Amino acid sequence: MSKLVTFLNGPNLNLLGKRQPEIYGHDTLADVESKCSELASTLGLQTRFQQSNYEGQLVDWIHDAREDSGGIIINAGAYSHTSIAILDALNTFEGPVLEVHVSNIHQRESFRHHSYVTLRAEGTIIGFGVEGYELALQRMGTLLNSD
Ligand code: CA2
Repeated sequence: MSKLVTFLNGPNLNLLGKRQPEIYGHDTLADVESKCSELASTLGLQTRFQQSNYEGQLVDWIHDAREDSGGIIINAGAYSHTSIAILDALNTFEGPVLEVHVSNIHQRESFRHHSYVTLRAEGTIIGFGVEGYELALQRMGTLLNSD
């Protein structure tokens, strides 16, 4: 079982820490990446961080993860609520998939309440801010290290 964890972030998440800090906090995606790589090393895991504003690119990266990754941690951003293509791609991945949302999507507009990714994910972490990525990684460690 590969110990590589692919982190996928969808549209607009490159703006984390740069806009709307009242919703998404002050940490940038680069901050999240460095905290998660540090945590990963204590868990015996490797990480790969990828962010795209394009749906097809995210689908291609899920296909890449099929070749080399033990698990996927994904915040598909707004595509979570719309993308059957991302769900279909995740359904071809054999390892665990964990979903993260920085904000509490259930306290927001009703169109954010449903996520297609949730249909595939082993678990979802919602509304814990960017700390959710580390919580998901901790859980991924449990899942990948129990084999
Ligand atoms: O809460 C989340 O993590 C979301 O996936 C973020 C998406 C939103 O469409 C989802 O409903 C919930 C939006 C990302 C927007 O990201 C920004 C980050 C900082 C500043 C501005 C936008």
